[in-house]
Amino acid sequence: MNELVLLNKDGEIGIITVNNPPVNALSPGVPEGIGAAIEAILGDDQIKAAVLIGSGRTFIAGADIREFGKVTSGEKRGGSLLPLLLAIEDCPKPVIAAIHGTAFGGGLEVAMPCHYRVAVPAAQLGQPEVKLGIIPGAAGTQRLPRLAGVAKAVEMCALGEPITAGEALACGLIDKLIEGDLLTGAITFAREIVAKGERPPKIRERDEQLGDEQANAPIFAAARAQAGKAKRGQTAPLAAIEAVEAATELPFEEGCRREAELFRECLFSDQSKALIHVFFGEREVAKIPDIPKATPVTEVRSAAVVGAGTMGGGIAMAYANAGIPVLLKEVSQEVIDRGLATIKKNYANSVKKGRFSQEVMEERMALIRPTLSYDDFGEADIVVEAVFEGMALKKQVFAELDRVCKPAAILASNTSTLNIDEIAAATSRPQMVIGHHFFSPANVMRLLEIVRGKATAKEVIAASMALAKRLGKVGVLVGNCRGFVGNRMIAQYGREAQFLVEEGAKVEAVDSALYDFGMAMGPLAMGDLAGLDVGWRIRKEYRHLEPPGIRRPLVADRLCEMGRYGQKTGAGWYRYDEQRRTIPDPEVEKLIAQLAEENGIVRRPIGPEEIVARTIYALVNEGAKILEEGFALRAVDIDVIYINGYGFPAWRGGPMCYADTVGLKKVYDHILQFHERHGELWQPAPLLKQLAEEGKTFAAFDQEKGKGAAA
Ligand code: 3H9
Repeated sequence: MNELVLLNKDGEIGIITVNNPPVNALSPGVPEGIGAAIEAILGDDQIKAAVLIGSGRTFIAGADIREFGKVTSGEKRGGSLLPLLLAIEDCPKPVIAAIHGTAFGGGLEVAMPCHYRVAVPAAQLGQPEVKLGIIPGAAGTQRLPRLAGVAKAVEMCALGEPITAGEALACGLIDKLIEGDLLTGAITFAREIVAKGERPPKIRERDEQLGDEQANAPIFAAARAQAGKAKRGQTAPLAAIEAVEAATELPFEEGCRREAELFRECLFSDQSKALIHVFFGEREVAKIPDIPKATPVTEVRSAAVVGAGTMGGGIAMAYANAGIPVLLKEVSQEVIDRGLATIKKNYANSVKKGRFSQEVMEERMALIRPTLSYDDFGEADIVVEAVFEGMALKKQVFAELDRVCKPAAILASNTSTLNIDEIAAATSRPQMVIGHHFFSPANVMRLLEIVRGKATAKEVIAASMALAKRLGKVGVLVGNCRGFVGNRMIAQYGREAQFLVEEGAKVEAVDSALYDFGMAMGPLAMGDLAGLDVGWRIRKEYRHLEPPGIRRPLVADRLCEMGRYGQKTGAGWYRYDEQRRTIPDPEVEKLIAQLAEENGIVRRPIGPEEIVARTIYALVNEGAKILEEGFALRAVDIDVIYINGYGFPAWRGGPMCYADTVGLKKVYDHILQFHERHGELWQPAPLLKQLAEEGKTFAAFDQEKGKGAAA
């Protein structure tokens, strides 16, 4: 048909193969190719039925996401897939979609008008469009409820999670599971259909699964409630629900028109632009300009973790979850027992919640081997140090690792702030030393900041990036500055949150303004969760480096001096009850007012807008400095870090993308005002100033830099 879609024959069965690697997206040429194949089949008397299949690793994984940007920028008009889908559905010869890999988005929408669907057991089917801030735009919201029922359809379209082929069979989305070779099985299935001589069913004409208003009302109400929680702040999930609702209320063609309107509204929204930015960003971060893709990577077969505290335990779980055996070392039986008990409790909770079976839990527990000595460390391909955050102790551990580990072992530190080069200098092999900064809880949070020291070997970086993927994490390479990228920025954000309470905002007002902005938690509640003592200890270690006369937050250190470390001590910025519920504490408000008065801070009412601007622009300003200094490779790397490690709302695209959306000139003007009002800490980043004055964006900065790297 064209080079993207091939038509072959196996006797009386036509075989349409989509061949658009890597994921057979519906790029320009693919829909046209499928359409031409259907026409050819219609005109070929020998062909009695057709199989539609994807070549390579997958069926069609959806529309070509890169094309959306061209449509929203006006470079291109969006075409509709609907005529092609009607042509497939109206084809008098049965068409069978043969699915492996992922039938996602537009891919599932192409499969649904086919008269039958068969799939291998490992296949996944889904309408993940909401993850890109859009909804299915090619009748997915109209055909899916007709095939799988209203409840399943609304869940799949509103939450975007895929289902397995087994689940798809159970709900009627596919007709048969094919064990063994998919094409052979699909051709056999097609021959059976031809032999039966049935008229191919048209999905759009079926309505037996659409229910009635009375049955559907609670389904839609529950879906809206669930989307409100799981996708807080996002518009696409609600639009997806509305579109499925339209399928139950309107004739097919009208339902499709309603879907198209909602699709367009979503596609042109800032949320969609942001989420698409994140989709490509999460893939972009894997690309490191000076480390070629072909860099040899030694596979990690076994690991060791030093320290079984909260972080060490979580890291050991992350390895065990990926099926990698891991030694877990502590200094005494009592401490290791405590660490293992916590791990067991966490796993047991997951079993209770139905995330996996008891059997899986036992397999994972068996992969974690406790030890009190370094004796078996010689076997490990990687060691992750996760001891207390103090340079002297870290150096001692690394000197020991240098003694016991094999020369090819990667020596990683989970430090969140300390200088990797200084740690590496405690060994005779600084090229093997790297930072692996996990985020708590390490078995859950997707971010892994990979910190490049000045001597770190490229192979060690490449191996770390590959390992991050294996652990189910997004690895982002960062440079070795204090706090690296994430914590260096969060220090500015936390600082402003504290200044705001000193200047008159209530603790819970600061938190709720940022929660309403979309952050997973407010900054002060987050401090309580992480433990205020962590930052306190670091501040004490670094205090001598701070320039004199600079304004410093007053309250957090005082809370720590009072033993209020946060949730773990039952009190911090808030008080906590037995269930760790947050209770605003008048004692804290009194302390803040007193410290403000002692330090001559004039208190005033502060609204949510100022709270958001002060905290989020503090992130942006520091992010721009980090970018300019080269500690992050691209602005999008910072965005990916903030979304996956700090609870920044993905639908705002990360702090740098958010600044682009607001407009860098506006952000810069605000920062200038803050600089004037609040002094030196608000020194605008030169890069931000430059981009704002040139009318540019961080996205454009990334693009130009990317071109430079390619050259
Ligand atoms: C849609 O369909 C709307 C419809 O309703 C129609 C409306 C009219 N387009 O993830 P990977 C690239 S919306 C363009 O590393 P994996 C990706 O950037 C779409 N490019 O592989 C990467 O490029 P690079 C609904 C795409 O094996 C390369 O392919 N569909 C697309 O880990 C490999 O990707 C989705 O949302 C695409 N659709 O995972 C599915 N997909 O090598 C989105 C991937 O240059 N895709 N690329 O970095 C996925 O979820 C995963 O890619 C998938 C494979 C699970 C398929």
